[in-house]
Amino acid sequence: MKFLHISDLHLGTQVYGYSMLEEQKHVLDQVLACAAERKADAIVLAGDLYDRSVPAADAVDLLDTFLTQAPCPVLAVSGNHDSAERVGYGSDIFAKAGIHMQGKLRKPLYTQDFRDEWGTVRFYFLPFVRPETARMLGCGEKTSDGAVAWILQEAREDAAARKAEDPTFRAVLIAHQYFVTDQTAEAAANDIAVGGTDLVRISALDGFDYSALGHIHGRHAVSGNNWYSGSVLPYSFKNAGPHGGLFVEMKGPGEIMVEPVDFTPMHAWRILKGPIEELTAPENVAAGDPEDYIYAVLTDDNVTDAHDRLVSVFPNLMGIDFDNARTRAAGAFADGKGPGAELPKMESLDRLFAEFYEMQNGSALTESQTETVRQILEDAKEVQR
Ligand SMILES: [Mn+2]
Repeated sequence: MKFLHISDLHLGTQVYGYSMLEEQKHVLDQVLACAAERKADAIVLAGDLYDRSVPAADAVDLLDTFLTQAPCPVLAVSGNHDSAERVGYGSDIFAKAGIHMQGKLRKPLYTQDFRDEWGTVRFYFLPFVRPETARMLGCGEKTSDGAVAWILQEAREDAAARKAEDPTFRAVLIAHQYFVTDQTAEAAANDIAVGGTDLVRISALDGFDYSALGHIHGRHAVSGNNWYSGSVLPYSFKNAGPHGGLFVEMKGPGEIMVEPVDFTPMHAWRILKGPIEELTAPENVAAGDPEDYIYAVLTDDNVTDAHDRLVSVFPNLMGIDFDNARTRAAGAFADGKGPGAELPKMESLDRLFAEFYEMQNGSALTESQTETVRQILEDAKEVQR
């Protein structure tokens, strides 16, 4: 059994106001070519097919073309950016054509079996789980960790029972969730400053031979054969390294080869830092492809027309920041902020807002207002991810 595991396509996304649609078409062509050349038995899409729950028509068109041209079955689950209902539209009909799209959470999980020369490989599909959607299926857990463990229990029991009767049986999970090591999850649970009710302990995946994960945009294994493929394109300057997918070859039980496959974006993502004279000097511009996506960090103390001067040599300029005496005095870069920085931690945003509110109104937030603010910030964090 050979399959190409990818995730986080975010079709239709815009980055710094630039449409990524042409880039996405370019990368999906490489996915199709890779699957065909290497004779993959399946392409696995581990969630966030689209960037928004109501995707633009041209994004829907792009996925439609991809699914139509796929040289093998496609196995997909919805992510937190997707609408479960829209991703699942027509899924029973599509399944007859080998296109397995699981949008809405169901119990027991949808499965699909493949036969190879060693025996059976069963894929278990876990669309993105929120505690409140699991609750509709009868789950009483309040955290993602509890809800995912609850919904996976049946699948793990099924895999264990099948393995007991057939030692060649292999189980693969497709999921879109924020899995971390148990130590990280427990540290976060004990540290209220980290919060993180969406973290899920990786031990929830014990018993699967391979987990094809999506949600985190950097390619890595959380543990053993529990892999994030990372997003198919960088989508940020923080994650500007190679992106692509994982080519997974499963032979007999315990024999799994996982190989990173890099795709080539139309334009590379580069951060340039220095005085504007230096960045725009012809020999420096010619040293790389000027059409790359550029984020410029200028170190000049005084510069005029920075945007126009940069964009005249770098047409795909995405943003400009300053790291100079003024911004350093203001502390902007002192703690690693800048184009690659994360948003401040949730708790500090909570506190900043509470301080701002008190300053404006002369009275502190009530308990229920504090809860409302916390909820809005949580939602914003989810949209951002
Ligand atoms: Mn996601």
